[in-house]
Amino acid sequence: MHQPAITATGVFVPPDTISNDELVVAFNAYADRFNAEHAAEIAAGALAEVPHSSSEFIHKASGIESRYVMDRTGVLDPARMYPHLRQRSDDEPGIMAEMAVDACEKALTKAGRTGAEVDLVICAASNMERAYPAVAIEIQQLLGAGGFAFDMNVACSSATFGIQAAADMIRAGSVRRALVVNPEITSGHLEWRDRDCHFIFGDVATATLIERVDDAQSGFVIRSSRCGTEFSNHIRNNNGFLRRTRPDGMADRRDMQFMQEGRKVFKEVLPLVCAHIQHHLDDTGVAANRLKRLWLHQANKTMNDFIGRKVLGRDPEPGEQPNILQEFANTSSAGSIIAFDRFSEDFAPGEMGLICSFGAGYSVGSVIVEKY
Ligand code: CO8
Repeated sequence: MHQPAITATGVFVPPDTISNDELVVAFNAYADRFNAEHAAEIAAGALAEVPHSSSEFIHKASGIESRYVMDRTGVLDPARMYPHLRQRSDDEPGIMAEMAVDACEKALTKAGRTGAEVDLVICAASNMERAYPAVAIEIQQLLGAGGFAFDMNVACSSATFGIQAAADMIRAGSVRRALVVNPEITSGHLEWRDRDCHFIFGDVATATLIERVDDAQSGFVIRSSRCGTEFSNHIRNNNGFLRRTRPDGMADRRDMQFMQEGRKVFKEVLPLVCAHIQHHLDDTGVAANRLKRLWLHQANKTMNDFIGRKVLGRDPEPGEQPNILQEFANTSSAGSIIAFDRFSEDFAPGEMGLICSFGAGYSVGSVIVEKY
């Protein structure tokens, strides 16, 4: 058995940002337009009026202040409300692969490694830009990596589930060095015309390099990881390869984008995550007071405050449970890895922390790491 370790991470940050204020101006212009165009149906009660959004609500309900996106012009155009992303030819690198390679190269550079030394690439994200060939195999080729590569999708928990899969293979000896990469173009599957969720997501890509402890001088030993799932329809996207077979398959259907019952998700996911972390710590014999930091999934500040209090048994001190969602919004699987990337430099050997993601499925993944 080999001991796996996270030896570097990398983050690709998209070129465009959108502040809450900019987003709300565009949304309200869309709402006014919609309400004017459908005034008769609204008056007859056949359609509901689209109410205005507000920056104050967004910040108070979520803690989000801005988000990065691959294209802001399409999102902020009230006549469009989704990004312009150029259709690439099949001979060009795909957009997800391009974002992923940037994040992977940053991680490889930090670790002093080359792509050729990698023998597993897992592309783990909440949506893939195509069904096949796997985006991971394209990334493997662009990096000049060997071995094999595959895609996996566990929505917001994709990164931690990917880390567990890679760590298990390193333990077993079937691979030596793995990249788990999370390119998230959430702007492509967010419904920017829905006031309840238009502010939630942002785009980004993260990469995590996992090696044998003996192969790297420093990093974070993966002491233990745990994944859990429990079926729920409260976060759902019905888009898929059977779409054209549906009676209204090509219509602009709301359920072909991200859908959620936000309040139910909030209430149901919190106890699930707290119990998951508690059991993981208990079974591993790690007391909560051994954890210097929690790098939590970045969906909602209030959720993270609650989890931090429950896990630590007190209010977290500043820096014990850092949030990045004010800058990035919810970046699905990438959120906890951005937090880890930004806030792990100050660890001394022997200090421990916990990476935790949660989201659609429902799914929860936790990884206990120790600096060496
Ligand atoms: N502006 C102004 N008012 C608003 C707005 C708005 N934008 N939106 C809602 N309101 C109003 C509502 O209409 C409501 O009014 P009233 O009280 O009169 O009915 C009031 O504000 C309160 O609304 P909510 O109860 O909905 O507000 P909450 O306090 O619950 O906050 C949140 C909403 C922020 C969505 C919150 O419920 C939340 O964070 N829930 C958990 C979300 C979460 O973690 N989801 C995980 C999904 S991510 C995932 O798993 C990955 C999926 C794959 C990625 C997809 C990428 C696109």
